[in-house]
Amino acid sequence: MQLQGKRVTVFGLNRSGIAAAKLLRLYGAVVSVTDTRSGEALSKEMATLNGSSELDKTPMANRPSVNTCDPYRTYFGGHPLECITDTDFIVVSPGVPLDIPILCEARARDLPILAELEISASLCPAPIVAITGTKGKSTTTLLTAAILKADGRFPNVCVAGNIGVPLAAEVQNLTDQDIVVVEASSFQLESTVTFQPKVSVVLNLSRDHLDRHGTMSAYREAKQKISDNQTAADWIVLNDVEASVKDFAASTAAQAIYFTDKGVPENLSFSGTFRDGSGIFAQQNGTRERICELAEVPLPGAHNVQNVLAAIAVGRIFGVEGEKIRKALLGFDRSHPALSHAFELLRTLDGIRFINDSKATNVAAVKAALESLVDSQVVLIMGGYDKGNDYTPLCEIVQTRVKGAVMLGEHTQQIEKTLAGATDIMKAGTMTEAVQIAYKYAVSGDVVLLSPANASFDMYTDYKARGADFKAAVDAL
Ligand code: UMA
Repeated sequence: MQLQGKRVTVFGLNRSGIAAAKLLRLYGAVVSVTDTRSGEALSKEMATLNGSSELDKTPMANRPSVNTCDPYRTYFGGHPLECITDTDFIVVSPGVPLDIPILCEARARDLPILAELEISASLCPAPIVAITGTKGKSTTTLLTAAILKADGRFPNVCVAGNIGVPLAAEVQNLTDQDIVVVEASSFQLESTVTFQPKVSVVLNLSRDHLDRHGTMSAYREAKQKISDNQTAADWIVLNDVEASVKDFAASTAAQAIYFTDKGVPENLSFSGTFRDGSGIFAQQNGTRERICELAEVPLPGAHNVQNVLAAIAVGRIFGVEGEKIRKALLGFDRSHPALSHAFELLRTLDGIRFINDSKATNVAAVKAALESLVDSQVVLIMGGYDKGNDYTPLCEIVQTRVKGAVMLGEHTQQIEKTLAGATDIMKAGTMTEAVQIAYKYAVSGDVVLLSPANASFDMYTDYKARGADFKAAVDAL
C-alpha cells in the first residue's frame, strides 16, 4: 500500500485508532484523527499518540520514509464534515459503526472506508493466521500461538487483533520470518478489502452483534471476508459439525481442512483433526496420528476441546510434529488476560462452585458453558446490554440444567419472556444482590454461574469490569 503523502482520517482514538494513526504516519501519510469524545476526555490518548515514536523501535533497514513535519490534525467532540472533506481515505476503528451519518456521507463521496486490520495487514511482512467465530476466538488464538511457538521455527510468534493489541501496533516489529496469529472480529473484517491470511479459521457461527450488523446474513458476510481473497496456496480450517461454517469452503479458493469433536469422521479422505473417545487425533492423506489425550486439553469444557482441535489443525498445516503440539498443550499458559472472565472457577463455598464467565456475551457462549456443567444444577446470573439476541436456543438446556436464573441489567424482558416456564426467574438491581440471591438459592453441589449472554455496557465499561464486580461480590460472601 502506497501511503507516502496520502491524507488519511482515522475514526476513533482508542487502541486501534492510536496504533493505526502512528503506523500510517510512519509510512508517510498525513493523518487526521476524529472521535466523538471531547479533546479533554482524550488527553491520555493524545499523549500516547504523540508519545515515543515507533520509529525508535524500527530497525534502520526497515524504516519507511517518514512524515515528521505534520502534526496530527484533530477533530474531537464529534465527526464534523471537515474531517472528510480534505482526505484521500478513511480508516475506521472496529467500534465505530459504519452507518453513522458522516460515514454514509463519505460513501456518497466515494471515499474508501478501510478497517484498521486492512491497512495493518497490507503492511504486515509476516504471514497471518486469522481466527474468527462467534465464540472461542481468543482461546484458539492463544492455543494456536502456543503450538506455533513450540515448533521453534519462527523467531517471533505474535498475537494480535480483537484479543486486545491491534495488528497496527505490531506490524513494525515483524519480519517475513515471523508469524502472527490474529483474532479477527466481524467489526474488524467488515471493512477489509484485500485481507488475505495464509490460514483462516472459522470456529462457529451463531447470532451475535445484530445491533451492529442488522441481519444474520450481514454478520455472516462480514465474517466471510476472512477467506474472500484467499487463493489455492492458502488454507481454511472449518468446523465440520456446523453446516453453516462448513459452507465457507464453497466460497473460497483456499484448501479446506476440518475439525470435529463428534468421533471418527466417516469420510475416509477426511483431512483435519478429530476427537474419538479419550483421544485427540490428526489425519492427513489417509494417515492418522494420536496427538494427545482428552484429559490433556488444558482448559475445561467441551467447547475448549473444539478450540484445541482447531488450533492443532493449524499446527498441522505448518507441519508441527505431534509431540511438540502435545508439549505446547501441556505447558499452555492460562494466565493471559484474555482467558480471565472466561469460565473461570473463582471459589467453592459451602460446596457451591462460583464460576465467572462474564466474557460470554452471546447466547452460544452461555449454551457452551451450560453444556460443560454436565453433573451440576446451575443458578445462572444473566442479562445486560442486548445486541438483538434470540434466547430460544437456551430453553431446552435451561430447563434441564438451570434451577434458577437471576436477571441483572437493563434489558432482561426478552430473556424473561423466552425462559419463563423453563426455570425460576429472579431479579437483582446490583451484582452484589444477584450473587446473594444466587448463593441463597443454591445448595451444596450446585454451580453459581455468571454467564450473561449480553454485552456489559449498560452497567460497566466492559466484560472485565463486570467479571471483577462478580468476583468482588463472591469474595465478600
Ligand atoms: N467512537 C467514535 N465514533 C463512534 C463510535 C465510537 O469516535 O461513532 C470512538 C469512541 O469514542 C472511542 C473509540 O471510537 O474513543 C473506540 O473504538 P473501539 O471500540 O474500536 O476501541 P479499541 O480500543 O480500538 O478496541 C478495538 C476493539 N473494540 C471493538 O471491537 C468494540 C477491541 O475488541 C479490540 O481488542 C481492540 O480494538 C484491539 O484490536 C473488544 C470488543 O469488544 C474486546 N470486541 C467485540 C467482541 O469481542 O465482541 C467485537
